[in-house]
Amino acid sequence: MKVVSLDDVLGTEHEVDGGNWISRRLIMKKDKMGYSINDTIIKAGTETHIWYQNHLESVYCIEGEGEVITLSDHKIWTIKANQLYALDQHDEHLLRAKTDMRMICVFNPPLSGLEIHDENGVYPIDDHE
Ligand code: 9YT
Repeated sequence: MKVVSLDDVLGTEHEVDGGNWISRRLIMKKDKMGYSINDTIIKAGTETHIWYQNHLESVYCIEGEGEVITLSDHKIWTIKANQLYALDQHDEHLLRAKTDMRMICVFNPPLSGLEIHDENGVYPIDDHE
């Protein structure tokens, strides 16, 4: 068993600054759990284009509020604390934070821990063992 504290990650290469967000990577591919977990702050007033073509992601909002716009149908989903959204269709979307939002993000397959989005809002597939 292992225990990971947010403090273990802060100030390391696994605290990743994505511009509109800061992602603290708690569980990564190297932990061999089959998924990864981030504690992510989405900055108030930002809009981020995201399209995880290579990953499935569930996002549990534990603080703050904002909205997700799914681009295939232009639907607006209001998201606030204690709600989870699951990108079960690799949904291309915009994430708008009204306030700072604190999100617990679970990725399958797991992130290596260093990823930032490319210009299309995508994380590359990590096929290294
Ligand atoms: C909620 C979301 O997808 N935010 C973008 C950052 C990403 N989830 C991450 O790496 O923590």
